Amino acid sequence: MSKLPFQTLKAFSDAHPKPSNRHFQYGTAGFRTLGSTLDSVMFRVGVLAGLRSKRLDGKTIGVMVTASHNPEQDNGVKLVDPRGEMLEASWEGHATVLANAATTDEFLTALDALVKAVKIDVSKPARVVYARDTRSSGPALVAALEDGFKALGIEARDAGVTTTPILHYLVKAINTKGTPESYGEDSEDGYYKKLSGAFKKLVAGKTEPEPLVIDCANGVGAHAAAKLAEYLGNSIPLVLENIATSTPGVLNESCGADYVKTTQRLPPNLVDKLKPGQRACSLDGDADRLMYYYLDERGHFYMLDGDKIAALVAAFIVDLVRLAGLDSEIKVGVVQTAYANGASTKYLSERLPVKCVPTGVKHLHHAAEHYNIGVYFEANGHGTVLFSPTTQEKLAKHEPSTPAQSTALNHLINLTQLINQTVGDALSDMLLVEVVLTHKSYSGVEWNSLYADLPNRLVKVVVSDRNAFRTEDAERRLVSPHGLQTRIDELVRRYGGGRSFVRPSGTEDVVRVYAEASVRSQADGKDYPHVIGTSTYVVFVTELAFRVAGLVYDEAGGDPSRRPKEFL
Ligand code: NG1
Ligand code: ZN
Repeated sequence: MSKLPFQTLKAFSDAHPKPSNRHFQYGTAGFRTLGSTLDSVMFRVGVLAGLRSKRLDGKTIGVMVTASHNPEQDNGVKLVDPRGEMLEASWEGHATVLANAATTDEFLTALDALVKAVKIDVSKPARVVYARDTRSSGPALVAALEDGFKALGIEARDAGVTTTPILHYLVKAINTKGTPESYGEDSEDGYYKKLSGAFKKLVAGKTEPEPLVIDCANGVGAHAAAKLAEYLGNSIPLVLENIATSTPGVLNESCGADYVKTTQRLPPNLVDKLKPGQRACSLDGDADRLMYYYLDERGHFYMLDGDKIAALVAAFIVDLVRLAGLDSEIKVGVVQTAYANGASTKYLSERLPVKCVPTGVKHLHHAAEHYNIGVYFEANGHGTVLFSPTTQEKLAKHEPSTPAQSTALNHLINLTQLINQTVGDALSDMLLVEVVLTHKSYSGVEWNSLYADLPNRLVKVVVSDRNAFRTEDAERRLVSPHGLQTRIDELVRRYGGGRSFVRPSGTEDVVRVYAEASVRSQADGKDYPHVIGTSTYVVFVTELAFRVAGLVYDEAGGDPSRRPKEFL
């Protein structure tokens, strides 16, 4: 077996020293932190991507440089496995070890150990495809990444500035090229063609929808949405907002999917741009999350989040499967996390199997693979639908016995082409939502009325060591610190039995507290079908969240003089 090119690796590595005061962790979103600290991480990830490719016989590995919805000064990097999925979990640990080697010598030793431990044949070819979002720290970080490719002699394809889901698409398209599982042309144009072609077939003969406003978060989604709009032609009018991708400081700033979800507000600069009832949506900084919303005649804001998308889409697919005459053979299921609104879980569970898994796309994706058709969405708007290989075969071979069955079957087949099955994809999900709304002749109002959200609140607590917080039961209960869960349970009971849970974030150095009321809020004596408002339950749930946050802060030994004043 040949050996790693240690001399070359050493020379390159010396040019990318690790900052001594930093610890890096490959979390649920890869490495993600201040962009200015990531040079050595990028170089090492470049080398690691090559080793992963060699380990998989030269299959192409994806590398995405992005920090998604995070503030503009952050950046990050994550690896994509050959089928377009997240990096296999066992390699997350290898990534963390390599990133934290203190010196070049330690890095080389760690590389050698990895090659031996996972039995990498270094003589195999290595191939990667890489891309970045629009962050200004991107070009320098990509240069460091490319040094990693050069150091190991990797065959690298630059996909330029593009969205995370397009990079995932490319990885899968490259690795399936020329096979019966071919995922599409391995180019960005191939992606737009595939999505727009399927969309046009799905809405053929239907009334053209009213214009849809897209808040592009001033990120890379602006480029992709503009190109997609060209391919879509007049099948759907799109109005692009927040497209200032080269203006410093505006990325994800008071706009984008995360802003909308966490503040439960409309991006302020859209206020005057939306007509009552007009559908609008926000992408995040790398266009893998999607939030819909609209304003009513009184200017009240209604948010349609990932849970509402899951409800809309799952019910539509269940109907199509039944109409195609395939309901005894194809089972549809939904996967959620503990952050799913309780009302969505109730709505969905009454209709189809629902599973709850820990936060993080890899957990959702893998659980969804266990269904014939698996719908997964996080409340924050990240999600997709997976059609198992046997289901896709069944759809291709099924012989419908009536024209109605044939129509439903064709819709299902076109959905397999419209949906980016590799990962959550805001643009693909947006077209999916538009298809369902068109087919059902729904406006945002009808969609929103599928169920009424329970009032909820998400709070961050900064602690010195988030690893002291460990959970079980799909993160719904704490096992450590010992005794804290019992105290949370007591509080929740005192607040009329809502729901609250605490878990360490996988992407930020914080602990998250979620609280939800058990009853829909009422306002003005009427049902108040969204979570904004001054009703008793909203006040209750906010108070509960801040009480639990206070408990967590004190338990984690937080400095009393710096205790946030809103913590109760
Ligand atoms: P953390 O930081 O582990 O809560 C956040 C999101 C996840 C997921 C990841 C990856 C919430 C509460 N958490 O994870 O759902 O999207 O980021 O981006 O939304
Ligand atoms: Zn994102």
